This record gives sequence, structure tokens and C-alpha cells, in this order.
Amino acid sequence: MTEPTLTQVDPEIASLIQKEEQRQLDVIRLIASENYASRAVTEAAASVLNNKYSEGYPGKRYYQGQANIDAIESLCIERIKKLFGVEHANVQPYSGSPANLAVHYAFLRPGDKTVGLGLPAGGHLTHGWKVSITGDFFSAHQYGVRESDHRIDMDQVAALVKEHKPKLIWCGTTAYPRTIDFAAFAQIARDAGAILAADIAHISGLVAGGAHPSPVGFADIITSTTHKTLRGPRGGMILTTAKHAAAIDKAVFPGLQGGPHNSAIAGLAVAAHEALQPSFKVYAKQIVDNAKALAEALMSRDVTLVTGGTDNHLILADLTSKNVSGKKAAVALEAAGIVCNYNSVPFDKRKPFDPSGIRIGTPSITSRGMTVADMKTIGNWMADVIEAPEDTKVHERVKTELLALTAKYPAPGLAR
Ligand code: DSN
Repeated sequence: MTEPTLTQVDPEIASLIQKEEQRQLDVIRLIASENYASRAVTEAAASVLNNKYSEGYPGKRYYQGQANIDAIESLCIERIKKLFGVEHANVQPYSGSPANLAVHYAFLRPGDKTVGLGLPAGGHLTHGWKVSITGDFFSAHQYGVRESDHRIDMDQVAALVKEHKPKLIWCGTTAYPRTIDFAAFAQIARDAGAILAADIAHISGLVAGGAHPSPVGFADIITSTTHKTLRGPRGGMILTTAKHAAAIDKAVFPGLQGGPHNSAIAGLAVAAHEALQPSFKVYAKQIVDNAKALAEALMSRDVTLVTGGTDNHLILADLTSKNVSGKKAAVALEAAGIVCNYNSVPFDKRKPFDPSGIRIGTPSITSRGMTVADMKTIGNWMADVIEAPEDTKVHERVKTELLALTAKYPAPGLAR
């Protein structure tokens, strides 16, 4: 008997998935944290591995039937270790936020002190922002960027660490367009006897591909999601030195999580295999080249960029001088077929739900094969819309023009 397909069982969900697939093909996706996972990654991540429970780690599980699961997780761990050049990898975190909570649980008790980059300056919620458990259950102190150039203020980091003597220091960002100075953070952490954790969720693909300096050798702990520039399935991981391996493993399981998502781990193994190929280095460099070219194109249209450009995969544009809020611009851009997110800029005078900026990233369009030559076109379309956020004729014109561009570039992982 042939089993009925998704369309036969649940046409409503099947149709929505099909529509989403078409949307991802038709639009220009500029959300800096998104990407297109390959068909191979998606196949592994949506496989029968979903049916298995496997609390524990390879060779030490609490359920039988683990021969294939152990082999998959061990392969994933070995590939990730090789890719990043680390001594230990835990590939079980369900995503970046649980990975970061596991780091807190491994080294701190409620009330212990941490230092991390504040959300409004480009940090992540889980680096101690007040509405997160990491800010509520721990005594978190937040550094920012300098008002003069919007770069991370290492003097402020050093001063905060000296004043509060935290057990844990976070570096890593979600909306910061410049290189992180891991060596400088490591020096501050070492002087204070603190653990340094680098959250490289946004840049892990760039680090793996050699397009951003690596925190390995500087950070005690490295956390990441697996689906951003790394182009894997949704998931998280924690990389450590051998010294901290046992503490991290214990914090992830049984500390924080139950059964690992074996399908995501298999998808990550495939993504690591892809990232170990020479072509991934080319991809990582192209992401940055594209971001720099898009930044130039926007600046040539007088769009103000935070820090005046980018070193990585993302651009933070401050639209104050264009007299449009980030939210209004993001909504207009989506109407024109360009999808990004509104974002606070440093020292923003507007509220986070309707801030002054937009965040723009090039991982997805680079996965489609777009190059520097296309960035000028995209930058000009964006500026056209930003300058006329209420002009539906402009939106329609851009939407029609860009369909010709997206049609030229197939998207990895999408059925065609
Ligand atoms: N949601 C991710 C991002 O967009 O940067 C961070 O968790």
C-alpha cells in the first residue's frame, strides 16, 4: 500500500508550504540570520531520524537501538571539530538560545555575574538582556558601542569587568557589522580569571570559511546556531577546549535538555561536510564581498550605515536622514519583494518595535549565486523604495524588475 502524501493528508498545510517555497524563490531575502540550506541538508533534517529517542551521548545512551544514531552523532562531532579546529563539540543544543543557557548553567549559579553586549548595541537577548532568563536569573552587566564610531568599546568592557568581576564574559553579536576582536576579549577575560564565551551564531560560516577571524584559541567556549551563514539545519552547538568539555556536556544533558534532535544533528553533519569543501571558502568570501558591495551601493544613494560600512555579512542602515522609520521601510521593501528586518541602531531615539534602522544581510542571496555586480542593482532598488515608502507604483516596478533577477538564480534546497 502506498502511503498518502502530505498533499493528500493535509492539503491546507501542503499548500502553505508550497506557497512559502515560492515566496523564498521569488523574493530577495536579506534577513541576515537566514539562508537556504541545501537539498542534502534538508533531506537529512527531515528524515526518519525524527522517530528516534537517544538521551545521552554516543556510546552512553539511556535507550537501546542507537547503532545508527551513535554513528551519525559521532560523525557530526568529528566533522565540526575538524571544521573549526576545536577539541570538543556538543552538537545537541536545540538552538542558539538553549546553547547559551547551557553555558550559563555550566559555570554559574543564579545571581552570579556576567558581562555581555547590550541588545540595543547589537548583542543577543541571551547575553544578559533584562527580559531574558540570562538577565533575570543572573546579575548581568552590559557594555555597548562608542557613541563616536559605533564600534564595541573595549575600554568599557575592561572597566565593567574590573568593576564587577564577572564569572562569564560574552562576546558575539547579532547586529554588528564589524569584526570582533577575540584576542582583546581574551586578554580581558584572562586578566579577570573569567570564562570567555564567544557566540558566533551569525558568523560561524564566515569563521569556518576563513572570512572572519576565529575565536578558537581565544574563547574558552564558543556557541553557535547552525542555520545562518553555516547553512545547516535549525539547531545549535557548543565548541570547547577539552578542559570544559565535561561541564558543557553535563549542562546540555541532563542539565537542560532531554533527547537530542537526531534529524537536526544529521543535517548538521551534512552541512559540516559541505563546509569542509573548498567551495565553501569561496562562498564565505563572496558573502563578505557582496555585503561590502551592497553597502557601497546604499551609501552612494546617501543611505547612512552604522560604522560607515561592513566587514562581515551584514549591514545596519540608519534611516533617520531619509525620514522613514525602519519598520515603515521594511514593510515597503517587502511590498517591493525585498525582505529584511527593522532593527534598532545604537543610541536609537525610537522604540524597538518601530526603530530607526533596518538590518540587511547577504548570506541567502550569495547562496543563490548572486555576485557583486547584482549588489548595485539591489542597492538601487532598496534606495528607490526607502525614498518612496508610500509609492505603490515604485514598489510594483521594483517587484516586477527583481523577478527577472531572482528567476536567473536558483535557490539551493528548493524544488524546481
Ligand atoms: N533571531 C536571530 C537573528 O535574527 O539574529 C538571533 O537569534
